[in-house]
Amino acid sequence: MKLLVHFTLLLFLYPMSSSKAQALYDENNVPFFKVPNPLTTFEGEKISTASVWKNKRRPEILQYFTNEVYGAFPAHKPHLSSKILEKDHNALGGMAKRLQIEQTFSRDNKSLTFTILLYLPKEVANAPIFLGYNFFGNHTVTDETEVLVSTAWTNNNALLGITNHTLTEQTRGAKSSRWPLTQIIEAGYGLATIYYGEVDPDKNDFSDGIHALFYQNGQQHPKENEWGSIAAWAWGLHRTMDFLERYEETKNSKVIVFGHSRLGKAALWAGANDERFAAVISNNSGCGGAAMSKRTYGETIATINQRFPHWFCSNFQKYNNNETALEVDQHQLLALIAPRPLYIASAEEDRWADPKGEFLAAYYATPVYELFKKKGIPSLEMPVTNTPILNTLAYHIRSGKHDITEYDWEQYIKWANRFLR
Ligand code: GTR
Repeated sequence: MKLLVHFTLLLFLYPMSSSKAQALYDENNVPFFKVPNPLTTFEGEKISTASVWKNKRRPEILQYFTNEVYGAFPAHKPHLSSKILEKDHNALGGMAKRLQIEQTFSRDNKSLTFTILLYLPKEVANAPIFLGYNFFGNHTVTDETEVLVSTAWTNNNALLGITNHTLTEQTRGAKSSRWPLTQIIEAGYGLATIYYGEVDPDKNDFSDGIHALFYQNGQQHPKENEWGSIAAWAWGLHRTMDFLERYEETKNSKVIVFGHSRLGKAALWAGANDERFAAVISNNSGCGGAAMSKRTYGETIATINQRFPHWFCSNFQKYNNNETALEVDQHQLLALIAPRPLYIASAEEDRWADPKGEFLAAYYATPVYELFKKKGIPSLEMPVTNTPILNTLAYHIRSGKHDITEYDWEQYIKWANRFLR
């Protein structure tokens, strides 16, 4: 009897609809929903020019995502000091320059430090730069022994042998397959990366990370409409852009902000807010990223808020199993990036991230790109696997799993060559 009561209680606390095993994977069961029109204001006014979009519709959509989804950034910038920790003009066998730049933010008696690892091709001036976070430290993206191992907290990882929430030498180069540095440099691009855990440790704890620098006296948690971790990671990307646009060797470079999965969500939010980013790439970003929430396919708002209560602002909880109440959907997040080049990528086996939902968001964002005479996704029909649509608003679905692969990078470089050179 006691057991039964406990079991019923558990069911109540973890409703079936929000558990991973019970996710909706049958297209026939996707609910009918109305796609919020990016070109009609919340008050019902139809938008037909780029200037009304920019001055009226874009700000109200941005405001909505800020208050209801990701949470507001703090109004002030803390004091920053930058220090070049290391520089090598003959990195990667002589083809690149490598820099490691420490950024320290301080406010009152608190401070936070993150380190940018930057590679630039030696022979190309003002090379466009791909900027994106890594999951397990800068030293995991390359075998180069000079790349520093972060001392920040990390999630343990059985596959990588990470224990005690500590990064070590052992994982040097462990994620290099996701970072084809030689290919990127040979194509004439730079690469900047940061360990995301240095900006905000990925755990439901708001006493650490960048949030803590902004609390008012006695505050311990962001308010309902204040930033969660995704917005904190986006903030770190903005601050990295501050550095890149000041630094002599990068100040004239175009910066393409990119990210995979949760870091793809952060890249989209960073790109939506900060128009200094010349282009944005979302790799398998899924729920709360490029995928349409109202489809409730794969990961849903309830599931994501339950597993990662710190990612979004508290207001987003209102939409758990209540997607119809949302006045926006993720295609409008994508539309905020228009007319800048935007690439949405899915993987066929990544059903949790809802590839079709990611495709549809790109499709439904297209009218906004068209307002600016830019091309997006021409039809509701999903392209065949491994057949990219390389327009200003680009999309591909590749075969395989949730990951960043050589194939993805080949397409990103081809697309960047077309739209950013
Ligand atoms: C999953 C999460 C996804 C995605 C992914 C990742 O567990 O449900 O939203 O962000 O993690 O970041 O790898």
